[in-house]
Amino acid sequence: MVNPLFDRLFGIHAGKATPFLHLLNGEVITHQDFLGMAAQIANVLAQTGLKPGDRVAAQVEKSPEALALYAACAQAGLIFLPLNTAYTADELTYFIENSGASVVICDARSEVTLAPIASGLGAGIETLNANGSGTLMDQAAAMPLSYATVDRDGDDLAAFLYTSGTTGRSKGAMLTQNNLLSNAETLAQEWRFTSDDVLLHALPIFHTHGLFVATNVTLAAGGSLIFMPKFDLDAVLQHMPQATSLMGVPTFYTRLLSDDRFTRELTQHMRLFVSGSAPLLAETHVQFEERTGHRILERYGMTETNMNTSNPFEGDRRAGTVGFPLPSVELKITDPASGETLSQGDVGQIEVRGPNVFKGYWQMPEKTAAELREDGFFITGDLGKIDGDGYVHIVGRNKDLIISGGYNIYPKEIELMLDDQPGVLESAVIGVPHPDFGETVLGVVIAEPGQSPDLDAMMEAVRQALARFKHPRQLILLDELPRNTMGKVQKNILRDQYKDMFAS
Ligand code: MCA
Ligand code: AMP
Repeated sequence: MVNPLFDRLFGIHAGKATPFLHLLNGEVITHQDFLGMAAQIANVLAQTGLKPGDRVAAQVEKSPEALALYAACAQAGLIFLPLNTAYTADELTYFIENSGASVVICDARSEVTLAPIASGLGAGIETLNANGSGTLMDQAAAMPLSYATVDRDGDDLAAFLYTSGTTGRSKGAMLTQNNLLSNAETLAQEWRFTSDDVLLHALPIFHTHGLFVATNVTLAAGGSLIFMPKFDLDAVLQHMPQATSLMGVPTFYTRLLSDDRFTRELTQHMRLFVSGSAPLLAETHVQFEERTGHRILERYGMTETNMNTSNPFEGDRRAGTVGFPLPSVELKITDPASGETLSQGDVGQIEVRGPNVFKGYWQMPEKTAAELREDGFFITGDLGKIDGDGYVHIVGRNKDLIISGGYNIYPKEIELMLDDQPGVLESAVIGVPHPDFGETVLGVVIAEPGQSPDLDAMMEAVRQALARFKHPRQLILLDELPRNTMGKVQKNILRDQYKDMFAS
């Protein structure tokens, strides 16, 4: 009887009264308590008729119960589909429909809106609020504290994570048990995590970074998490003395550096700071070392692949690089046109292969075939090079993508919306530098001849349809878009023109 993901991340802690979650109110949830909670939820899910392989869509606030829901899905062989809490009802409808989720778990405040959507799509609905209340835990309270773990193969699906695409349609990245487990075990080893580690956990748990990197790595090592609802600068500074490690997006580090309370003394005892999800400016890396004496360890990953590369734990952590391919991950730089491997030092597209690479996009065989080669190499869409010492550098993107505060935003999705608004001929959405979020969204709109589109009304339409973090900070009306001789919009010209718009 085996279930690799559950057995090796959660089951290994059975019966241990060791701390797993330190909550900000002082409460501590032990590994054993956590497993009991997960088993109770697994019982509820099984009793509502869910079968292994069914999808569980969850748009819930970060809480111990929300994390236990993930463990429960692993134990019951269900596919966990975590969703950003910022997504609107329009966005959620697509995810529920596309995934064929059997149940939707949401905050009670969203129930009124989501219940008819879920029932229209044949899915059940349960509520789970930030404080752990709601119908899910009401039922769980009456359930046994154990659950017979469902057998799973390492190749069985464990999670779907939706990631947008250049066509504007989100794709469900299918991640197997082995994808998640192999990466968690490799990273725990590479970054020397042990049961003594206490990770300051301030990331959301609906994306790879907070769930599969920060949480799984700590679980694999048997350590504990200071479990914060979100990144709050005061709380992070207050709890740092109890932590050994922190994982964050670059915004975490620039915000810490912006505060005088963040000192060498405060961080002296810390073992490790990891950054990823977006490029860490070399300048931030240097400033961080000057202030604290620590060198941030930068790594590189994707939703489809988990983590691919990492700077070394021991050895030189180089600013502006993402380090070396992880053990068992192959990485090559290829010519985007021919797919041929380029010579060392040349810039090309980054391709990766390994046990970390996903199985494909849910029910999108053409999109899968376009990005995942038959030989197992995944075309990341990132542009990079490998230097003479073997360090990987990410130098750009071969995909139209904006990363704001670690969240990915695909311009196409916003452009399609803007183009649909009255009086609009066309639009271009670009990312421009932003001191806090790294990049932020700017929308450029071209009017139909003789029309003057109402930019405020357009912003309102965007607000209704799309998550807050995707909203353009500003819309600008121009006479025309810059195009090359082939007629292609030259976004680089627009990016250059507006590069200082939000600078500091
Ligand atoms: C919040 N807002 C944002 C963002 N976050 N807008 C743009 N980009 C964002 N990332 C909105 C808020 O809703 C708010 O709207 C306004 O901006 C200002 O919010 P603020 O309080 O400053 O933000 P915050 O709540 O403090 O959040 C900022 C944050 C957060 C802490 C950087 O975005 C965050 O935790 N990001 C981490 C994302 C992450 O986990 N990415 C990993 C993806 P209003 O003005 O209306 O109030 S996984 C991945 O990328 C791969 C696999 C990898 O390699 O890891
Ligand atoms: P996501 O689709 O949310 O998984 O985001 C993955 C993308 O984030 C990658 O394809 C990269 O473009 C970017 N990314 C992740 N880590 C880094 C990093 N350390 N440096 C630069 N870009 C990164």
